Amino acid sequence: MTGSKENDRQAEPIFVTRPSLPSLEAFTESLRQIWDTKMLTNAGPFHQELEHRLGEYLGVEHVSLVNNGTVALIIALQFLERRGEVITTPYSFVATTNALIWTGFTPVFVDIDPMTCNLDPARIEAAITADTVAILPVHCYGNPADVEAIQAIADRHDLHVIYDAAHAFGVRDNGKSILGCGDLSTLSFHATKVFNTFEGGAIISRDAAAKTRIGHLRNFGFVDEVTVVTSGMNGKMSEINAAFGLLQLKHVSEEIEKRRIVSEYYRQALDGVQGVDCLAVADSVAGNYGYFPIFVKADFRIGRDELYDLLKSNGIYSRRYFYPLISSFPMYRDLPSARPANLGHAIRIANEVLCLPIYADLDLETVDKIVDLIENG
Ligand code: T4K
Repeated sequence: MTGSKENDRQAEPIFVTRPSLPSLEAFTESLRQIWDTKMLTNAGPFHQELEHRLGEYLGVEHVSLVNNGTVALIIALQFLERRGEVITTPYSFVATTNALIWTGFTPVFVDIDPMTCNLDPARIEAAITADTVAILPVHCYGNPADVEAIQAIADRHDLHVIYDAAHAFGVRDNGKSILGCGDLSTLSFHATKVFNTFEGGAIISRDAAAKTRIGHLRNFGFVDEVTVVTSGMNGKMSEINAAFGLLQLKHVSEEIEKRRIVSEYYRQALDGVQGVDCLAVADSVAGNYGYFPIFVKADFRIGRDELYDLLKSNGIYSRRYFYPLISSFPMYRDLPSARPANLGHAIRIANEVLCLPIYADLDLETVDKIVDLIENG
């Protein structure tokens, strides 16, 4: 039965996420500096410092800031010399596949591993053809894809690997950043992400030459005042976004720690609730707790969408990331790889998933209420 618990109704709606903000005074001081220098964009001092500091924080050498995570993907794909097919997951935000269309590639969907929600490496080789150029996996919910297996396949077939790491800010596996995997990784710094610059993103590359080329691609193709080497776009991050990012970076570790506490609390509270599974994450992974997906199984007392409605009617705005599957959208559903028989796990998981609210300032009492609604209605 769905319906609201009047007494428990939240005064304020509880959204799936809320950004943490730096102090307004600190941001005002950054704005004052921007006003003083009159450098508003085009790789100004805040931009340069943020690239440097992010490299230190993330444990990677080459960071190129861009104006959002979708542009990061588009530039990373433009970076590839050849065009053709790219193997990817249908279980992601639609930007992942849209970026392929923008850059002239044909997406080829491969099913996910239902345990990780990531592209299943065991199914990739069957999808490789003479036209395959690259693999575009996603570290879904910041849970690392099977990077070793994917790299082994890429090496065997001479393919590029570009990771959509939009969810994977700061994620480490066995103490090492996962952003160094593949040819390039792309990040999103959207307001809904663990680290945000209002809008923003970055591309992580392996060497200085790649970073230089990405610099051309995000700046119209300019090398200097009179030399244009490629049909680049305007993918630049402004000084305001970069200045905000520098302030955010100061407290991002604390933000992640607070999220970890919420995540652990959910896990314990949901343990033993019949028909609700949490995402299994390997012990070797230090995550960022950007999302808290649960999977509503057939033996749960109500259906997934009923649970979504029940929470909503009580002021709790969970999200069905990622339902519907990308492969079901009109632009993609006629692709041979989009046929449901090819994507059984992704279809099931998309029908089960519900991302519960998680953010640094979410109090544990609210988590108790959410779990109570899930368990008892
Ligand atoms: N690849 C992957 C795997 C991605 O997940 C994404 C983006 C991308 C690539 C592309 O990166 P970007 O180009 O976006 O940088 C959100 C985000 O817009 C999107 O960035 C994100 N993934 C996707 C998973 O989620 P919506 O439509 O769910 O956002 P929205 O506006 O409904 O926000 C959710 C809740 O967050 C709101 O109910 C309230 C709260 N919120 C939101 C905003 C924007 C705030 O409290 N403050 C805010 O400013 O897409």
